[in-house]
Amino acid sequence: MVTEDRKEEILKGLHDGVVAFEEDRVEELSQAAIDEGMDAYETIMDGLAAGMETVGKLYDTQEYFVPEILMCSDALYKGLDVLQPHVKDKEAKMKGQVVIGTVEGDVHDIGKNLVKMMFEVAGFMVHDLGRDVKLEKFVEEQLKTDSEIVALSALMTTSMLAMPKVIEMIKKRNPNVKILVGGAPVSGDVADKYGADGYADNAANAVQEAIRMISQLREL
Ligand code: B12
Repeated sequence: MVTEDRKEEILKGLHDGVVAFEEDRVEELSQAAIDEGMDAYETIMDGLAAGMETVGKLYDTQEYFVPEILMCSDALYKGLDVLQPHVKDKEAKMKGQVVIGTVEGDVHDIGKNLVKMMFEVAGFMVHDLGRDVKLEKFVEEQLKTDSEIVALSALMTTSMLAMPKVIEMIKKRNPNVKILVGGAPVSGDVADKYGADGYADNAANAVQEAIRMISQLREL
């Protein structure tokens, strides 16, 4: 069993490795976390995602610019490749289907990819449309796959304005679909105002929210 000190050391190393875009270090420490018996999900969230949060702050204070951000996210994905296969699901049976994507005009997809990963490990079938997704594409994919949930991500105050439009478009074609929204500028109040059925501020809560919405649908 890994000691608390060693755990802290690995998590800090992963955080710092993402911030310093050290891909090799992140890969090695991710492997060490697995070899030494750490929980993969906790390692992703408290190591890799925490590092990306610091990167966000460095971008806000203009210490980092676009090239650095992209190198940091490459390091994050190196770690994710190692850790993701080890994230355990508590109940393995298929829970439902989700269409997910970042809305039109928005290329931010790191958070969306974390949400997608959590859905997959929780046993959902995920149809990932990627980023900068045309609004009609969400409607088409939902109808094609008959997914119970459409999950929309937006990271900009400008792009999140697409959310109420796409929600209206989806509900018009299929009123029973549940819509989950998220991303840094989105809040519970905004979600309500836009007519969404659920909101979550992180990947783990997104899955909880989706399970709640699916049970509501099945009660109908
Ligand atoms: C990384 C980044 C980029 C990268 C994106 C790389 C990529 N592949 O994603 C690059 C460099 C390309 C980029 C570009 C731009 N960016 Co940028 N970027 C960021 C940055 C630094 C971090 C975002 C991030 O990845 N965070 C880490 C992840 C893990 O967190 P997250 O996305 O919030 O996701 C979590 C939750 O929100 C939630 N969640 C996310 N999605 C969903 C979906 C659902 C359904 C649910 C339930 C939950 C959920 O769960 C996630 C995991 O816990 C932020 C700054 C910041 N402080 O956030 C700016 C930021 C988002 N960018 C910004 C801007 C303005 C831009 C540009 C316009 C810059 C420019 N002038 O060119 C362009 C956008 C171009 C476009 N059309 O989209 C602004 C947006 C301002 C605003 N409020 O509108 C920010 C806030 C920076 C700032 N302070 O100015 N950016």
